[in-house]
Amino acid sequence: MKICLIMPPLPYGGMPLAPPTIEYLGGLTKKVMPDVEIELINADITAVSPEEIKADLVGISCKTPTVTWGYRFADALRKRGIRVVLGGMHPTFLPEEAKLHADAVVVGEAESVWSEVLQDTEKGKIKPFYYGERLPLENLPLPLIGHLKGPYKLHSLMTKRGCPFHCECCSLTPFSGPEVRCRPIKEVVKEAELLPEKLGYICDDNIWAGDLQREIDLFDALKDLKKKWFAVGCLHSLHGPLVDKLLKTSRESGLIEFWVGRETYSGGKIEKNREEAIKRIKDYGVNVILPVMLGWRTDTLADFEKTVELADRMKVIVHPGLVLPYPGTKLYEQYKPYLLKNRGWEYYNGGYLVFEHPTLSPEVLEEKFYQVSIKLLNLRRLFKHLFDIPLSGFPTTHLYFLMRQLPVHQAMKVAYQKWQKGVNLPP
Ligand code: B12
Ligand code: SF4
Repeated sequence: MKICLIMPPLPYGGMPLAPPTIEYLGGLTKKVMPDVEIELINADITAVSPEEIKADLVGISCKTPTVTWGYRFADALRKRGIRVVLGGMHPTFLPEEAKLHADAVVVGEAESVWSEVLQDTEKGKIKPFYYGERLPLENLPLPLIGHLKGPYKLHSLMTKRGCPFHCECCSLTPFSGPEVRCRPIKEVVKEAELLPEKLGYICDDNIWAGDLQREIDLFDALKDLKKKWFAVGCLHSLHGPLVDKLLKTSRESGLIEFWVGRETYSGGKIEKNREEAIKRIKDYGVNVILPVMLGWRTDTLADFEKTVELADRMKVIVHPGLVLPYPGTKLYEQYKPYLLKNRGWEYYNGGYLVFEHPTLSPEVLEEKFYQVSIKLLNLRRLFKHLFDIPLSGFPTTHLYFLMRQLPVHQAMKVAYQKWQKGVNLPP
């Protein structure tokens, strides 16, 4: 039997990060059915058409903004008689919708059901839905690192799943659950040793979600590898007597950049204790990127400008995005009555308004979003920020910052030009 696992293209294209999901699902496949032939395709880097695919089963991993591509691709494969299974965040929250385009939908995590999906496929008896349980994260298979060929500069490392907080616009607690499930540190280190690059992405839901002593032990164990890391996490847990030790150990073991999670997505407003937590992280030489969502139904145009003040006051680089009410979140339930019917899931990438605002049109809000984004990511601000990254991070944190942010600056300029010409429709 041959199985093909596909990651759809990114909304903004060409990310040199090997997609963890399909490398991992490839590893899981090898574990549960070692004789299966596996092909991994990252459509973000390798353009692919449904006609080229030769497989007995195709698995497509779908996030909300990439699901339209996934559905289209699945429909074309099924017309050719190829069976398709859809999984990932979006099919998990809207399984009935996904089933319209697939032979089977895996709801939730794959570990507990993947073997059954493959066996049923072999027997020609694939079921419509498979419901994954949240298992303890022990003895996970190693991802198929190196299987994907391409200009990859970066791999990821997942050390735990779950987050106890329930922020309104976040899909992670509904997906991974409120209990923090940690992988054994030895297994994480073994996987980290296999990563080919010096720089890695810790892709946990929230890197500091659980027991801070475990995080200290983890970073301590990663120290000897002499790698550099960037990670996404939230600031809720950053209090108590262990925080300084945690930040010191994280920095010593190579943490150079920290992306603040969705908890802080409240326009230009940010509470005092979050501001202090961000300052504390920076003081250890770790650069902080603060994604901020703009264009809430309660926002005015002045709130957009406040984000620029926020970035200046906090000396952080803010990554702006328009509000995204993703299925599975509390925000989705709140905004459901206002969702724009003519904007499909492909518009849910942060560059479009996808719901009615009480007083402002999508065009006015999108234009303002681009203007503010250009201001937030202009070259003057990026170079000035180099002086705001503490010297203790020099030179890696500084170099890495430029390496990542210059392309973002360029991509934002291009996106705005395309928006002005009305030619930036998503794939
Ligand atoms: C790594 C990552 C990225 C990377 C890599 C993306 C890529 N091409 O793989 C980068 C930085 C490029 C990225 C980009 C984006 N991301 Co991202 N990303 C993540 C992150 C941090 C980890 C995902 C991961 O790989 N985990 C490790 C793997 C092993 O776990 P997993 O993917 O959950 O897979 C398991 C199950 O979901 C399931 N499963 C998943 N797919 C499939 C498919 C099949 C067939 C089956 C059977 C099972 C299955 O089985 C797996 C094992 O249990 C998550 C947050 C998180 N912690 O989950 C956000 C996250 C998935 N990203 C998100 C988004 C929105 C995006 C972007 C759209 C952002 C944007 N506006 O550009 C793009 C789109 C990328 C794309 N092409 O799909 C959202 C998705 C929300 C949603 N409702 O869809 C998340 C949840 C972040 C968030 N807080 O909201 N992302
Ligand atoms: S935003 Fe962060 S803290 Fe809030 S639920 Fe999501 S992962 Fe947890």
